[in-house]
Amino acid sequence: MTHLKAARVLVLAALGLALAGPSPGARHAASDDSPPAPVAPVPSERQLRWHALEYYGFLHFGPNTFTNKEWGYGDEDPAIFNPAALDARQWARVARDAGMKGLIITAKHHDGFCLWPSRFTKHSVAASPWRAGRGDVVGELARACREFGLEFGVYLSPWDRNHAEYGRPAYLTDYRSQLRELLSGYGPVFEVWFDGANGGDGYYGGARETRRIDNRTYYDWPVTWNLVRELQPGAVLFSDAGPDVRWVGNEKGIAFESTWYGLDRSATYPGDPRYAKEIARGRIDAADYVPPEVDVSIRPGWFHHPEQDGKVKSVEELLEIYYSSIGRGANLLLNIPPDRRGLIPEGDAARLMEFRKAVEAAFANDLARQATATASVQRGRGSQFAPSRANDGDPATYWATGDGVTTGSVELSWEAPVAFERIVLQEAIALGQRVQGWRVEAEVGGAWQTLAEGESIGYKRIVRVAPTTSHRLRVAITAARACPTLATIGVY
Ligand code: FUL
Repeated sequence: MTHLKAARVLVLAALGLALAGPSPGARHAASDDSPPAPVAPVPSERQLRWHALEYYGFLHFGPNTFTNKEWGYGDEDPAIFNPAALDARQWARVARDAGMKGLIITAKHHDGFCLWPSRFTKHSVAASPWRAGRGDVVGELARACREFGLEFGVYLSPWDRNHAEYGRPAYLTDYRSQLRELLSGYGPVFEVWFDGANGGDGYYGGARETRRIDNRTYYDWPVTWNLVRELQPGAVLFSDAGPDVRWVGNEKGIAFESTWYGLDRSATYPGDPRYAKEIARGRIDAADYVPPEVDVSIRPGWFHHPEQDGKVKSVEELLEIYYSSIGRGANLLLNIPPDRRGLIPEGDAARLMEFRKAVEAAFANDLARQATATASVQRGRGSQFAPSRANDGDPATYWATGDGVTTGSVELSWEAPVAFERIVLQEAIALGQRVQGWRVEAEVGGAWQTLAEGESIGYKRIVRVAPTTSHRLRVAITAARACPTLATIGVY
């Protein structure tokens, strides 16, 4: 798709957001009765779909599960891979019941062992005793995901400590061939995860040496990314530099307090040493739209280690992660590693269900739906961008201000006071991230009080406030780089 064509598709997608939009002819008139013009950078359709997923699982599984390591050297005997009870349907059932929308598996981790029978290495399940060498973990998971209504994604480690040619051009040919197998043999893939860890020592076909690569040049990423575009146009590409989704910069489950979706892709590359410190926080006005994903494990390690069975994160810890990832406009990729049996341990599964219940309980009843909404300003004369669009429970409709009006507020009022401690805000993100400052206020004892304030909203912002009882609540947009939108104000 040409840039121009892509831009037109985006604009149409953004316009499609407006319920009961004006006639097609009227759309071209820059009137306040038509939707605000998108502000670049704007999300692609695949990024919009990705935003809506919010929460999905990571499966770290492979030889490390059996050697009790985090990083395999690459010389592991395939005979150790023999999960007696592997059941990908259990993984998918647990994920679905946990409220996750998809699963991403380490099809190949740094040790180079492929969980599917790749034709481009001997170091795979085909050389293991599991299912007499005829098994395919990736295939079983892809099927299970389809059965349980989950999206399916793959992690293919660029660093391969087993491959004899790693560090030389021949490896890249095999790497891309492996990717081609994964992206053409297993149905739709929603996300391809390119890990940033690279180089160093390894088995490398018996050489047992240290190989350093230049992250900037060795992988020639655009060629690999184009392969994904060709084979799986709906998939988002993750790496610490995007191009579609970027790493949040830590593995603790915490997005930046202000989460900006912009990144200058041409100024960085996967594996950039400046990444976590300088680049991960993003910028609202950078050239490219690359929102962050928070990856974190439910346990201390990424792989299952029996001695960590007592260290599964508590519901309180998981809730903190929820608020500091999804609550700050990022997506949450929560790692739930299967054990040596090939099952997600019962304790981890039980914790996931408690976590889901706690989230559901917190957001069970949206008090905003019963409120009357008014606004200090509104876009146009009709009801299309009325403040009631923010509390109608429909994220596709939104309140907006007129062109050039970058501040304004929406007030919710109730006949009888309501008690709440959480506010959910969403921008109409297809039109670009616009809000740069907000404040939540409530009338308490006859006077307006500020409950919270911040900068970014983005796809979603969950604001926790001190338990408050009031019959009037106001969300003020105090700064925006173009007329702001609010698709959702939720009150819980
Ligand atoms: C890192 C890897 O080195 C870890 O082993 C893990 O896979 C994590 C998700 O990404 O960079």
